[in-house]
Amino acid sequence: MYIRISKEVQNAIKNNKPVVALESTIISHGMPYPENVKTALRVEEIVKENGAVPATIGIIDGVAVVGMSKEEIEEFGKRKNIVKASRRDIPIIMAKKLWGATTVATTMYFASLAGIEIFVTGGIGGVHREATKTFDISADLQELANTNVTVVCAGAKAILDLPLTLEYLETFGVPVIGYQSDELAAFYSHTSHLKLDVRVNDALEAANIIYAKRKLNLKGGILISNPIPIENEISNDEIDVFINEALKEAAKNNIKGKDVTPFLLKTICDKTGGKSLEANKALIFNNAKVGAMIAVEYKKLQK
Ligand code: PSU
Ligand code: MN
Repeated sequence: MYIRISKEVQNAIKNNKPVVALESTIISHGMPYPENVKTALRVEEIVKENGAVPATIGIIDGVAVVGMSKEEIEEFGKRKNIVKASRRDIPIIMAKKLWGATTVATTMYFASLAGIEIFVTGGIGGVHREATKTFDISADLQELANTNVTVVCAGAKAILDLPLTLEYLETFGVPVIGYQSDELAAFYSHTSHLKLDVRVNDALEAANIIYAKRKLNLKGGILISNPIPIENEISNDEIDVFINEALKEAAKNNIKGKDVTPFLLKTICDKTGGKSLEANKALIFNNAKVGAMIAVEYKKLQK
């Protein structure tokens, strides 16, 4: 009643093919139209080129769709008033039959309901700067603590407090793995200069860790931190200026709760002109490739 899995995704799951989940908040709240739609469709192609089946997830008229069609993705990119749907919003959106854009947290949840274990996104939410006063900690982190899905991302933006985000994930038992890197990726920048304990050099190594966690019935997610390609990065110093301006504007405009992240993303995007958008696209394309490769290796292990 509340979930619809596309034929293609159903067949892939039934036939033991690798599937990669994709989120929709990045489409409706993360990028401007029409770049958002072009990017989402290109991400799906890259997943296919690397041997997996893409499943973009979003809520349409109160039904969670796992494996949106091209037309549905296009509509997601254009439509105004799509609700940013985190975990607490799901029952309301379903009951009112609204459209909802799934965040990392809710995409993980619906992916796991559908039996999809690998999910590719841009960056995750985390512990916000000043969280010791505001309590602003993304629901993405609790979902990573509880839901059995591996998230491939380019780390998290420096709009967040990255050291506190790592502490939180450690407390809740979420492995954070550097893909061909020793440090946590910082979204636009290749590195945050925060050392990770675990590095993998290829997709099979990552798949082995996911496999071990699942075989042991260790509940919860795994975070794969895949840095933006160095040629596409914006350095920490360069982006920090804009991040600090955006944080000040958020405070001045009294932005609170779920509006904080979209406000910061949009403000940074506006301030950097096209540059942050180009970096954003490059890192997601890179994540799509790596995520699909991991899904392929993981499926082989399961067989
Ligand atoms: N970080 C990004 N781009 C995004 C998001 C985060 O670099 O589009 C989105 C994701 O959907 C993520 C959500 O799950 O923002 C986190 O929102 P909040 O901080 O309100 O939990
Ligand atoms: Mn928040």
